[in-house]
Amino acid sequence: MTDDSKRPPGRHRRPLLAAAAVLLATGAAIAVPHLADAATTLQSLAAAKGKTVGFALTSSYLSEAAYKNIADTEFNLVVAENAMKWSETEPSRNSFTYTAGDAVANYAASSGKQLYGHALVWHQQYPGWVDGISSGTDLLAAMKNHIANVAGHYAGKVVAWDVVNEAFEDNGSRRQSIFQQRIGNSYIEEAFKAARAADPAAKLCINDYSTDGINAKSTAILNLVQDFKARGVPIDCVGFQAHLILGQVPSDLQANLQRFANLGVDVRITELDVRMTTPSDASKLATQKSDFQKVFTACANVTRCTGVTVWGITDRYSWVPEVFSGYGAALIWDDNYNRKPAYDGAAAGFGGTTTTPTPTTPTPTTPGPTTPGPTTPGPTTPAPGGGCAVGYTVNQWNTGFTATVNVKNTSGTAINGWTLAWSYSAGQTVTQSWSATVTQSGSAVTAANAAWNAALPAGGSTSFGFNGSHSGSNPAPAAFSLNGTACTVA
Ligand code: G2I
Repeated sequence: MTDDSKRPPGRHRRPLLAAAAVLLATGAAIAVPHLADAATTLQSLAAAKGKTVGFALTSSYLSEAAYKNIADTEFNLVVAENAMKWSETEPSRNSFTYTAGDAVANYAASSGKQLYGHALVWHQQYPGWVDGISSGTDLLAAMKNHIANVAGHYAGKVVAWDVVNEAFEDNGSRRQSIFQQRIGNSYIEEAFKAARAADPAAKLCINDYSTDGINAKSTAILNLVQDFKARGVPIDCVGFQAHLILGQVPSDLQANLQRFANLGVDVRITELDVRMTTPSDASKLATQKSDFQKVFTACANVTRCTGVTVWGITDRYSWVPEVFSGYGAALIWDDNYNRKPAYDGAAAGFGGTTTTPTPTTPTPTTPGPTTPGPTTPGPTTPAPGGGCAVGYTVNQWNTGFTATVNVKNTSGTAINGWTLAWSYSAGQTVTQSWSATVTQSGSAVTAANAAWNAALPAGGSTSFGFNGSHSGSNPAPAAFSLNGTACTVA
């Protein structure tokens, strides 16, 4: 089950932060990820499809270089994990505080990312004074005032708002929140109208969990969208949180997204994570990779899906273990900021592909009417005399390292399927790879393409990476060969 409303009260993430502080203070090894190749970041794949890939941000974590590096490079949308919620923005009635929310907005602006607003009305994380309001009229006034102020404050900055969050029960009935009980059914449309008035440019979304497949709850939201559209109540988008359990991506996810899109609203995966029983192992991580790929693929295949947001960057900071005892490892980067196989799944779902440079077209000659056109050589292995160029960069610490390898096909012929080979001179050992399958036998290492980056057009390039260990000395390989052809080393 994915219901987070049963979170044990008073469980804070302090122990996790304390543990992280100890880890940092003791100088334990933390991988500082490379600056990813622009051609293979999640955001560049998303942008190529006209979509966004987002993450839930808690600004204080940006002080960790590894966190900030991933945030900066991999994503083109950001949402506040908590900072724009009612409890954070209006702790006492009609007294607004935007310090934490503004930190998220400022990060979005300074890093050139879209900002997504979360959440104006929700039955959790609202301030205590709301509980003291007994009349529906008064609560409606308080809700409208909250929306007018918060959505007004961020007007022109957010692309969209989760206006109402988690308003339905799994059986499709209205959740009996304080808003439902005091104001009645109309509270949702009142919230949407207030949000439109406060920020006419923002897309207005309803957001929920366990609505990823076609079921009673998602159908209730579908009916609400239909009703709002028919009556002219503003609504622009529907968010599907996708807090998923390993191996349980609904098979009708794409069909579900599409039936909403068919009503004329945008759809988005808004809070993706895929939790597993901990500890993780290779088999669970492989299933998780496939799960991420399925979700990203579903969004890629629905034109009106604006993108996917993941609910955090690293397993080090995730709401999951605090709420679901024995579960965790739900995100794309592990506790030490190493990419998990889920990264390749996400990339593949968004059509992860190689860079295709602008072709250097020879000056056209006008062929005579009977001149046969040029024959294009079929994609094979590099043409004789063709070549490759390899860039190899590492970030290393104590006895560990992260390597990024850029492979460029400098031959005039497309390559379909590649293996890059090199050898290590100082006993280095590869432990985990992404965007290629890296195997090692003694000092000899080979990296074989992933399915999505098998094709390297003439002049095209791709990147892959891996983690490894060393015993104090970590010289770069002296030579590389691609499909048996020696490469130049950049
Ligand atoms: O529960 C997972 C998500 C479900 N959909 C709506 C999201 O807004 C929600 O996010 C989570 C945050 O990830 C947590 O970080 O919402 C939780 C609140 O229900 C957030 O947890 C709260 C803790 O309950 C507080 O104890 C803590 O002080 O985070 C606060 C700030 O760290």
